[in-house]
Amino acid sequence: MKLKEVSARVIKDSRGEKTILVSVNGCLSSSPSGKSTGKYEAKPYRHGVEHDVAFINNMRFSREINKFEDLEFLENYVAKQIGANTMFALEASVLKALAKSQGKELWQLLNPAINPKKAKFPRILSNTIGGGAHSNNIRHPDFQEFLITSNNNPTKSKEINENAYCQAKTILKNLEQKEIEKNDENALQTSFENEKVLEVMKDLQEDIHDEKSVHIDIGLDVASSQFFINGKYGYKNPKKNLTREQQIDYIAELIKKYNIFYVEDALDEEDFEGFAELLKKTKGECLICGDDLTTTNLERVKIAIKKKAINAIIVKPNQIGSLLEVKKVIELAKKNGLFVIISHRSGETIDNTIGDLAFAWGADFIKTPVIGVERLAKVDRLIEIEKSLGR
Ligand code: 2PG
Ligand code: MG
Repeated sequence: MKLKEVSARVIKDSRGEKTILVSVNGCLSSSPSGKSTGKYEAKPYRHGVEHDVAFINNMRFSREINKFEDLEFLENYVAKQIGANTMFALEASVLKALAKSQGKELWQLLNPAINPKKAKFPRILSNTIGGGAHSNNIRHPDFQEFLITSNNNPTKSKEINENAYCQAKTILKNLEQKEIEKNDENALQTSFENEKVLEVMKDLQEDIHDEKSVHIDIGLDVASSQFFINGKYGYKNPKKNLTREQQIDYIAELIKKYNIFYVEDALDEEDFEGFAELLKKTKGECLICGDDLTTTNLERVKIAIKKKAINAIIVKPNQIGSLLEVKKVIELAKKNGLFVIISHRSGETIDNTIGDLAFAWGADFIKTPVIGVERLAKVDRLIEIEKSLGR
C-alpha cells in the first residue's frame, strides 16, 4: 500500500490540551497524553506538537507498507524527527489504512495467526475513585487510582463496571453529604484518605456481590513517584513521611487487609529493588505492576525481569511511540510470565486503537474507566469485536 494521503492537525484531548490527529489514506488516529508521566517516557513531540504536525504534512514517504513489520521503513524515514505521540498516531493510522485496504480488521492485521474463536478478551480495569495528581480536590487521597475489574467478557464487564461506578458514587455521596465530582479521567473525587477509600471499595465489593452475584476485584495505582520527595514517601492526607522500607510494609499490609489483587507503581520509578522486595513479600498473591518504572521501554522491562521486580506491566503505546517496540515489550513480558495491561492515558481522545492492540496481542487487562466518550471508545471497540465474532 502506498501512503497516498498523509496529513496531520492539532486537536484537543479530553483535558482540553493540544494533541495530534493523523490521517493516512482517509483513516484517522490520534494520541492521548499523560499527566503523571514517568521520567523514562519518550518525549511526546520533537519540538512541540505544531512542529510535528508540520513534519507530517510535509512528509514525502514513497515506500509501500504491506504488513505490520514494514513499519520499520517508516520508522527509519521519520527517525528522531518526531516525538512518541506523533509516531503512535502515524503508525496507528497507517495500520488502519492497511487493514482497510486488505479488507481486514485492525486486530487481524496485527496478529494474522490469532484464533478469533478462542482468543481471550482483556478484563476491563476501571479507575473508579481517583486521587493523587489527577485530583483537583484540595484534600484528596494520596493514591492516584482505586480500580475495579470483573471478568473478561467486554459487554458484561462494561455493565458491571458502570454499575459499580454509580454505586460508588452513591456510597461517597451518602458519606460525604455532598455532590460527587469527576476528575480529569472521569473517576470520582473524594476528600477521604487512602484507607477510608479502601473501606468504601470493600463496601462496594460487598454491595455488587449481594445485588448482582458478581465478584469484583480491587486494585490501586499508587503512582508513588509523584510523592517520592528527597528519599521519602511524603503523604499529605494524613501527613506522614515513609522510608522505603516503611512504604513496602505499608503497601504489603494494605494488600493483605483489603485483599487487593493489583498494585501499580507502589515504589518510586527508580527503585527496581523495592518492587522486588514487595513482590517477594506478597508471594505472588497480588499483581505488582510497573508503569512509571518500565514506561513501555524494552531496556527497562529487561531490567525489571532480571531483578524479578514485577509480575505485571502497564503498556502505554505513546510512552514509546513505536508499535514495533510495543509488540516486542508485550512479547517479552508474556514470555516471562508477566500479566500485560494495555492502558489509556489520563488525557484521552476518541481513538480506539488500544482495543484492537489488547485483543490482537492477548493483553490480560485493558485499563480504562467506562465513563465518557473517550474511554468508551476503547471499551465499545472490544464489544464490537466480540459481537462481530458472535461471542
Ligand atoms: C497512569 C495514567 C492513567 P497518566 O498513571 O496509569 O491513569 O496516568 O496518563 O497521567 O500517566
Ligand atoms: Mg500509572
